Amino acid sequence: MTKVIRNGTVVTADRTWKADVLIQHGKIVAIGDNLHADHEFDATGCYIMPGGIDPHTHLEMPFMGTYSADDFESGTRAALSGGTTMVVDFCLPSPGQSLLEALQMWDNKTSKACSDYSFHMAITWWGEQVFNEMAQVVDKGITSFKHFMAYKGALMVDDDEMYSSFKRCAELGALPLVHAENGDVVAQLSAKLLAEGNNGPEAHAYSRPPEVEGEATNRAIMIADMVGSPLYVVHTSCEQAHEAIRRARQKGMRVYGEPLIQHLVLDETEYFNKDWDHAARRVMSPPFRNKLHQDSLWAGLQAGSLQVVATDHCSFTTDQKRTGVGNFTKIPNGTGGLEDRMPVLWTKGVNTGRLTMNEFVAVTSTNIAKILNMYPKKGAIVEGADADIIVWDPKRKKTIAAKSQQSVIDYNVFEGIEVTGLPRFVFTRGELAIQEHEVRAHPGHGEFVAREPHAAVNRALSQWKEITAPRKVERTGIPATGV
Ligand code: DUC
Ligand code: ZN
Ligand code: ZN
Ligand code: ZN
Repeated sequence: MTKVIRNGTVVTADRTWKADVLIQHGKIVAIGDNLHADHEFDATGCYIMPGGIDPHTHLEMPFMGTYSADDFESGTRAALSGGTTMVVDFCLPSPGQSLLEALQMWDNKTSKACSDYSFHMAITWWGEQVFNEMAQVVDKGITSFKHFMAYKGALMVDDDEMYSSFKRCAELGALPLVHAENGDVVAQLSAKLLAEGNNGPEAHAYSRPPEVEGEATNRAIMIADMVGSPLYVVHTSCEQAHEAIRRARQKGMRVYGEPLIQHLVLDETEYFNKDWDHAARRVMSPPFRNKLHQDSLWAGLQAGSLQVVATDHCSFTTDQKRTGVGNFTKIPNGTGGLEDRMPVLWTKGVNTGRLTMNEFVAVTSTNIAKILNMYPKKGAIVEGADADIIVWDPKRKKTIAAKSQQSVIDYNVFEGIEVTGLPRFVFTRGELAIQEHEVRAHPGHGEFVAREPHAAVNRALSQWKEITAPRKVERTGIPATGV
């Protein structure tokens, strides 16, 4: 059976043109004029774009004494509803656990995925076993490794572990990722705030100022450079971190920064003068920042110093959040956003003139596919690519509301925001998953996407390395010792 999307305008990361798109066996098989097929989908007035890819989600993840509420079924259904056709989730071994055993556990969660998915593997401890298993993880098509520089006493790795792991990534052609916050400083600030009686959700923001993120981002960049590895900084939320990334890139390093849609749109006032539930529902790490930081993130997307927009979707119900009443450090960290990332970014980015349509495609899909090495299978409208396609109606409107969302939680951090720009159709590997309000996504459709290692290169600072690399010095006249 063939399908064709007709009368639309194709928008990719680098081009905009009128064409029909023909789909067969889950792939794009032709792009051109006046194509016909068994089933025709009318894209009049719409843009035909690569489906969104969310490079950062936490579905059904054990975290802070509970599990994130959306699983692979509700999470990927939410994703598809908003035009995201693939998610990259985090496999999180507990410290001491085999990476392969953890991967098996994560794999078991995915049987109900409605969209395709891939994984990053977290490095939460270090030892010979981890060193060896990293190669096996890469062989299984997982070629990115996440390092938490925060969550002291739980997931955090120290510099010794991070240096060892980055070095191993460089050998394997894998991409290290960092959650860049100085966990030691966060722990001290949190303890001080609690001791002084600041136990509400706003103290979460005070405990993680931009400096802790800037410091950790700089440190991770320097360590990555010392081992000759690229680096991907997740949830870049502030100017201090963005500045470090800009500086590294200007020197020629492959360092990537990932703002979240939440940080681009919601600011720190969400924590102040609000009721406890409102503020706690927005507790995530890093926390929301002020408008100056938001401007920095938007500028980074425009200039290309920040490359992708993610969600860090890690949703908790209000009841789960309330385990932190009386102690902000016990509020499960995380917010949702999978269904809203694309329409909110379109509304606040494209409709305002901050981003072009092509930049929108780049930061929501194509750049992600390239950085994570799955382009052009994903992230592209080209013959041979997976038919993960959205037909985007720039005039369709809705007001975001928890009562009509796919996520299982009881609120939405974007509640009340009116978006203009929503999918008319969403295809996942050629199958129609969304037709305006109608959700046809079905559990079990999603498949794992294996990724190849990268060529291990990050050589732009080679001159600096030449100067500092150890040299064997031929020397005579060495004085005798022990005389
Ligand atoms: N930050 C969050 O807010 N939630 C999940 C993990 C993280 O780093
Ligand atoms: Zn994180
Ligand atoms: Zn995360
Ligand atoms: Zn199917």
